[in-house]
Amino acid sequence: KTISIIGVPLDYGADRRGVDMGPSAIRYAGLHEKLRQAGHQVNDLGNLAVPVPESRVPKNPRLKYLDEIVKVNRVLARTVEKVVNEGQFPVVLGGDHSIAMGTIAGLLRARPKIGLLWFDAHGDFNTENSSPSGNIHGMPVAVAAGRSQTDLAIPFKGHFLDEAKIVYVGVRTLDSDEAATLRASQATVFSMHEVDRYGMREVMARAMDIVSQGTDGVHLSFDIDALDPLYAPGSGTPYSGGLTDREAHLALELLAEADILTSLEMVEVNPILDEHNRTGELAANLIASALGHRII
Ligand code: DIR
Ligand code: MN
Ligand code: MN
Ligand code: MN
Repeated sequence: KTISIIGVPLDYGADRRGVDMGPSAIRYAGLHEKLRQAGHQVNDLGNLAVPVPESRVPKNPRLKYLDEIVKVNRVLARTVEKVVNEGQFPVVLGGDHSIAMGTIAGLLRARPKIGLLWFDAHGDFNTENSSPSGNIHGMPVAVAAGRSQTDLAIPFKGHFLDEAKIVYVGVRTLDSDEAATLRASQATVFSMHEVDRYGMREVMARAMDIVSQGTDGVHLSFDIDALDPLYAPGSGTPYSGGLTDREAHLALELLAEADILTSLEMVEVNPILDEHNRTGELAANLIASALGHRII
């Protein structure tokens, strides 16, 4: 594959500063080399321009930094759409999870029917009405499914995800209204309960079935907090009881083997909270696994 890397050093969507350094940490961990070893051509488009938060104040407490996030996501959507139309495989490096709206909007413009695999400790299914924090990184899936009437929907230009083609893996904490909406939705949630009960191999078999059937592409959106904080200490919203590094690698190796992925993003890596660059290295290795890297 020809892979186009797009860095998005944005941390307006989360309370905690530091995920803006995620793209550097993941590149520094040797991402290019690992992807070349896996047999790919690597084309790094650099980072999108993001204004520094010190120069801004959040206007609306229910949608913090709305304008900044929409602005960056419009550019990201355009970039992703172009990369896909040129036949390349986009790898987007965050940044916090609010960038998934830009990525998915761009993907949907190029291919209207995509399945979404969302690895996360959280549901990111809040709207401006249900969010207890006003942090936009808790909202991207709801927006991508067409559930928000705010400016966050602008980059989508009317193309939203089919909710039945959204699958979560690794979820273990939801806000109360968020949980009720998610339960009533058509999305499938493989929480940590299902991972423990059926094992990652079975969970992935079911998940891959749902997202690949009747779609013309599969996007993997990977929040590093899907892993247990023991393995991924560099995360702003850690929650115990998460995936092990081995479960996460297995999941992504199974995806590589099935060869169904058409795009990928890795988000929420926070170098300020990390132990040296352990979480950055894990993120780079996970991306490599999803793109076919093997030891032998
Ligand atoms: C919480 C935390 N559900 C919120 N969300 C996320 O603020 O909406 N943390 N995504 O990573
Ligand atoms: Mn999360
Ligand atoms: Mn997330
Ligand atoms: Mn998070």
